[in-house]
Amino acid sequence: MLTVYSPDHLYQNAQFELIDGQLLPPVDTPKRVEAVLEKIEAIKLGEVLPAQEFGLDPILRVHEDSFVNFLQNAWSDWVKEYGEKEALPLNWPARTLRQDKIPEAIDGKLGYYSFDAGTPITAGTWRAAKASANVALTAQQLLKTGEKTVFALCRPPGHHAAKSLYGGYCFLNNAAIATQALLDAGAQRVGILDVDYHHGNGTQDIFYHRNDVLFVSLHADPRLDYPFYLGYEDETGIGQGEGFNFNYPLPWGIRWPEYCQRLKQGIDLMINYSPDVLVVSLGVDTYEHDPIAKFALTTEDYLSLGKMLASINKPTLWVMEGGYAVPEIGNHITNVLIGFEDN
Ligand code: OKP
Ligand code: ZN
Repeated sequence: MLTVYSPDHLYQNAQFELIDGQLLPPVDTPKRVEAVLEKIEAIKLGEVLPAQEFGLDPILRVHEDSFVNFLQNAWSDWVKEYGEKEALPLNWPARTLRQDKIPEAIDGKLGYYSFDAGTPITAGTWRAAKASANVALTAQQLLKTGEKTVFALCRPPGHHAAKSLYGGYCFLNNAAIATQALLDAGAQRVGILDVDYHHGNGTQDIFYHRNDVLFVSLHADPRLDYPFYLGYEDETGIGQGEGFNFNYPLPWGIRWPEYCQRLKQGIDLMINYSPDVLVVSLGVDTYEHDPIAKFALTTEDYLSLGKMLASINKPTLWVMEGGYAVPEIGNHITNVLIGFEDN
């Protein structure tokens, strides 16, 4: 299987992250992707190709101009005010406050365009986010030229980013940008299966009103875990999009036998939909020892997961999302991809 990689992810390298009441070294560390790359090379999974440059157009097909503009300027605006420290929001337009005014001040903008304070913007954030989108777009293009399956080794991740909202370590929605590019190139239907531990609120929101994308997500119950305010079972799409969104909220501690049953239901929906292309938002933070998540899949289970997704039997684009157990992340990602290819 081909992999697409860009070293520019190294530019998202914050000193600290606000998490669980503390400023700690970031959970989304550059080591995650370097560890996956090393494993891919060690087992000779296949060629590793560099990302091509696609410019802003495919990004603007998914994200609002003003949001992209904000991301490009956020760091320099912040530095003028506060110096070279991680840019973090401190205020949000929550209930009863106005959401129709975009403040001029950088503090106000950060709150307007974000939904958490755990996603630091640094000097290199825009460069890294753009490269990550280019990784997904390059992989998407390889599929169009006949590859059966390609792995986009994206970082920062993307599935929490909505049209004009960042959070959850995500700035641009790589899976959504690649999906839109596939549709723009003539695909009629794209299926997105999100197996990251966290709900893909951004991806859901981007396609919620649309009937050309089926979104299926398995994730921790939002009553218990991040992102908390989306990902319930009763979110089924709106307008023309009604019936094109499926959420499977799952309990903490879930193990493979029960997870597998729910995954099978999601896979059956996907088989029934019969997409031209399957996009998988691949997070391996469902691992039993993940430092920020509470499911209980084992290293072996990822082979089975990959094998199960092969039963959908469609051209498949893998887009890397979460997974924070750095020593094991390479095993888990490659187990999924090997399980898929050796089915
Ligand atoms: C990004 B992705 C832990 C709080 C962590 C942020 C999670 C972002 C996950 N108590 N909150 O979906 O892997
Ligand atoms: Zn996650």
